[in-house]
Amino acid sequence: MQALIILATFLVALTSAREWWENGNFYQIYPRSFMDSNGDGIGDLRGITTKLRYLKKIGMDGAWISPIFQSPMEDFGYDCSDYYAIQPEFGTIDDFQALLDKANELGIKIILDFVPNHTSNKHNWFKMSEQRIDPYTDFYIWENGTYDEASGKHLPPNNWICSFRYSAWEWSDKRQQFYLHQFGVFQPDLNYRNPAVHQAMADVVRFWLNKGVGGFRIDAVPFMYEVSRDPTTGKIPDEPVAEGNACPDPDDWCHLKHIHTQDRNETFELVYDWRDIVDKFSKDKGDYQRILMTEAYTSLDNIIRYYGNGVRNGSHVPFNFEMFSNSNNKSTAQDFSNFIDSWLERMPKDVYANWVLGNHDNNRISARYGTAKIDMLNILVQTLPGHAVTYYGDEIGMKNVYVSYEETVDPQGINAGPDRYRQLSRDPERSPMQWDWTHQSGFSTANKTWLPVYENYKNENVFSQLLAKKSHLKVFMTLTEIRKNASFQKGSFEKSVADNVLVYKREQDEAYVVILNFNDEPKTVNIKEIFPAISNQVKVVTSSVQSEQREGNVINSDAVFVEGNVGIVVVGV
Ligand SMILES: *[C@@H]1O[C@H](CO)[C@@H](O)[C@H](O)[C@H]1NC(C)=O
Ligand SMILES: *[C@@H]1O[C@H](CO)[C@@H](O)[C@H](O)[C@H]1NC(C)=O
Ligand SMILES: *[C@@H]1O[C@H](CO)[C@@H](O)[C@H](O)[C@H]1NC(C)=O
Ligand SMILES: *[C@@H]1O[C@H](CO)[C@@H](O)[C@H](O)[C@H]1NC(C)=O
Ligand SMILES: *[C@@H]1O[C@H](CO)[C@@H](O)[C@H](O)[C@H]1NC(C)=O
Ligand SMILES: *[C@@H]1O[C@H](CO)[C@@H](O)[C@H](O)[C@H]1NC(C)=O
Ligand SMILES: CC(=O)N[C@H]1CO[C@H](CO)[C@@H](O)[C@@H]1O
Ligand SMILES: [Ca+2]
Ligand SMILES: [Ca+2]
Repeated sequence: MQALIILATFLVALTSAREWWENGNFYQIYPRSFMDSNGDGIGDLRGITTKLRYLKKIGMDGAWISPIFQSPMEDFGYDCSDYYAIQPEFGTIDDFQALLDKANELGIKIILDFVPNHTSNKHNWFKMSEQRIDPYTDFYIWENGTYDEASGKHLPPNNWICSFRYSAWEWSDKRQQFYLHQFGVFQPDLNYRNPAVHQAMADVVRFWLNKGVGGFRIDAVPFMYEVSRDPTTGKIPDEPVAEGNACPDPDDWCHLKHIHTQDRNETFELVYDWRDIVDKFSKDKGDYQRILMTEAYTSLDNIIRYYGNGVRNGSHVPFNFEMFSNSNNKSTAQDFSNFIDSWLERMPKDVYANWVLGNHDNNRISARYGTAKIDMLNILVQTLPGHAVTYYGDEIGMKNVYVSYEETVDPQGINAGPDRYRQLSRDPERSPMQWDWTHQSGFSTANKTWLPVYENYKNENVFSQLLAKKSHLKVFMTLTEIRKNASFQKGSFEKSVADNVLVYKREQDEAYVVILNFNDEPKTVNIKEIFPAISNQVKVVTSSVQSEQREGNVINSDAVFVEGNVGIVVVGV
């Protein structure tokens, strides 16, 4: 087989002692689904605490937890009604402290999901703002709109649409004004042009830093600021209709081009301000760096800007949605190679790349790329230079769960109706973690869990995969172990694509070669030709479960046999 291009060598920042987060291994916990300690069928904080040892065992440095703050749960926590309180079904502030203490003892950092764009309309700030009680009067974005004499109706100030369909403006009878909501009607946007809001949110950040969290994952970042009123017209400008006719329904969010409500320059500055807070806090404490992770579904250029602007630093981990959003089960080795290049070429100096292929808003890896590719994609995420982020359960290859329309609880699924819910509901990727083969897979003692446990849990669970000679989990654990090796922490990165096979080398003292076969058929790869300096024989470090290449096998580097949809890691001997 012919070797094509050998790309530039990317040197990862060489730092002497590794800080906990550098090239870190992160895990996303969806708290309702991780572990239920009290038998109500819903995962909780005490449950998570009992499973922290597991996170340590599988090699995690940190875990970010989807929202746990007090909330009416209309958007499962992404509608916060008190940033200082824990939602009772998850436990108490003492339970959270116990979780942090245990995590600290084990050396795992806990990262909180922080939703700063909006609160719930049940938040006291909003109730007081509605009544014009200071200092909350201007905590939200209030506008008069216009009054239409003919119909006797109040009309919104402009044409903006919210993410959940229909106008982004909602009339408040109490205040006799409209408020802005970029998400649900029940999620009023905070007014970041008010310095008191800045202050209030900075206080929240410091409060949880003081409790001992390792940082924050910031939700829906691009939506933080909107354009302000045009001084000449006195109006807030409309957004133009999106090009083409891709989204004809005028009530759909995608109908408009969001030039005034997303990725405003002030938003980047706000992220840099929060970075200053965590940097100052870490410096004052003098122990370790607290970090920011940011969620922004936006252009690659904008995602990269969240890292910093050359003068100020921003997010440590601006989630890499470039590969995630643009790849599917048809993506080729060349496609993946291109996604890798576009990120590595554009990211600034002195930062780390990050790789993520799953979260609570998207179908599971097994559903999007096919079950055969699970190990191959876990190998990819774990062996590229930079941070790796794993959505709970992807390490054991968890599958999307079937949920009937009657049982659907995700508002996005319910709103879609019985015909379309299967495309839009996010319930299938949120099913309970499969721990073992007992009742409800060991997740809960309840007879009914908030979402059903995957039917085949008896065969596919953490416990059985730990016992098996070879399993997704065993592959994953080998990967997280070798990742600690200097070759992956600060080694070079050279890559080549041919025949729909992606091959790359990570080298510091040892040379590791990763081979990912995106074909359904087997290929024999000559890695000696691609990397002439590699030894004539190499040892298999790990391979996909369906591969015949066993760990420890020594094979010739000029003819490495790789089955279809299989990933293999070898090391020079
Ligand atoms: C909104 O309406 C109130 C009451 O009619 C009026 O006092 C205020 O000036 C209006 N605000 C703007 C910005 O037009
Ligand atoms: C936003 O920032 C960019 C980069 O600094 C600058 O080029 C641009 O003019 C700014 N846009 C506005 C509207 O201020
Ligand atoms: C930004 O981060 C880089 C890399 O960690 C560091 O060298 C630099 O001093 C930071 N800049 C500021 C303004 O904090
Ligand atoms: C690829 O994904 C599409 C969309 O999810 C699905 O319809 C198709 O069956 C999948 N193909 C394979 C080979 O898995
Ligand atoms: C669960 O179902 C079993 C069998 O139907 C029943 O005996 C048990 O009481 C139920 N447990 C709870 C907590 O409802
Ligand atoms: C890196 O891995 C090699 C072989 O896989 C091993 O010999 C070496 O001790 C490891 N080094 C570290 C620092 O873990
Ligand atoms: C991936 C993610 O966290 N998505 C969230 C973005 O923000 C909205 C509103 O807060 C949520 O509904 C999404 O779940
Ligand atoms: Ca519970
Ligand atoms: Ca906003």
